[in-house]
Amino acid sequence: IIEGEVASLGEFPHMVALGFDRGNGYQFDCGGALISASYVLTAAHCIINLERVEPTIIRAGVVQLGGNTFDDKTDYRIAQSYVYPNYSRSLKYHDIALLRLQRPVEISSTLNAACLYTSDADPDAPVTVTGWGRTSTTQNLKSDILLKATISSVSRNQCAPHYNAWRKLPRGIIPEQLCAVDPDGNSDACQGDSGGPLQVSTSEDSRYSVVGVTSFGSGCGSATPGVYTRVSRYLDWIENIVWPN
Ligand code: 4AZ
Repeated sequence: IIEGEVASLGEFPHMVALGFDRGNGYQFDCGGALISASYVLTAAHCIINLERVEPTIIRAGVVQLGGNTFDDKTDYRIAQSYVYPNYSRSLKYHDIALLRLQRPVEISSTLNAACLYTSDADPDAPVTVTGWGRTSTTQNLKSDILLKATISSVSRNQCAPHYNAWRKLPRGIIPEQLCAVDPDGNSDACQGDSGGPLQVSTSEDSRYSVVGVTSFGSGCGSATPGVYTRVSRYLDWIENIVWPN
């Protein structure tokens, strides 16, 4: 997160880090969101990547990542990953996936599932993006503490010109995507934040609803909106896996 603020423990109890084992301890290169005690919502590109290394654990219920070895108190093994069937790595479409945990998390004040945002409309209230990703565009530094940034959704009409005919996105922004930017052009998600949630606070209780999954962007911390996978368009697919009955 570029130009973010430090999140407090329990503020985003659904926020998890995905741990990748490349041979010398876990690296936490993607985020995710608990949507039930046993399932994490994340990005497909966190599962299917060039290195062909899938995440094997999630770290949950913490703001500080800390060590890179397995910790029984915070870490949960991934039993199965579900990549959305129509995910296109080249077009960056349908960048959404689910992870099933080997055992359910123990729900507490610092560890809890988020709600899913069910409306296809862009949220008009401010949206918050969270993650342990890059904090600078000039230095390759990630954050060990969870950061949050408040940004605003941007309509497809306003967002599309930034990406139409963009060399990496020949078909532009589709309704299954959502764009968001800091109107002041500073705060943003960046590399390492993807897979994590874009969320809105719900009025009824203190819980957040996940409206987007951080997917990609043209750079970070500029006036170019970031692109998120619009969760409301995938509710049937999610429900069939997480709550089949
Ligand atoms: C990335 O590389 C990435 N500014 C994620 C989000 C954004 C840019 C890059 C949005 O994962």
